[in-house]
Amino acid sequence: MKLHCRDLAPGGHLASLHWMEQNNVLAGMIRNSQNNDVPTWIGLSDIHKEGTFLWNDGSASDFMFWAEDEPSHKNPKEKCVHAFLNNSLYWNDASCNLKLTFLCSYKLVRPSCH
Ligand SMILES: [Ca+2]
Repeated sequence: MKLHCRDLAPGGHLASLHWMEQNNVLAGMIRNSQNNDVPTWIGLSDIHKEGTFLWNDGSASDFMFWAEDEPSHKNPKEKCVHAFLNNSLYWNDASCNLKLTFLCSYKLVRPSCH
């Protein structure tokens, strides 16, 4: 997923969410594109250290929106995080091998006029 975001545009990465409004915007984007609340990968994981969730763009882990009893760490493979657990905005840790919708983020570069 992360690599696919990079392939789509230089500097692309799975989306990071830092406040509730971003979580709501994500919900609107997914609902509009998928016509449903489908589980969607975001850029959070604990692949580097079990239990320490970090955003893959290096930004601060200052906002979490876990579902009840999540992150469950049900097995060692639950290292990636998706939103829309059971049709809710809440997040869940799950196996990174699951094929889910994913949300990429890119920086827009404004063309300069010289
Ligand atoms: Ca879980």
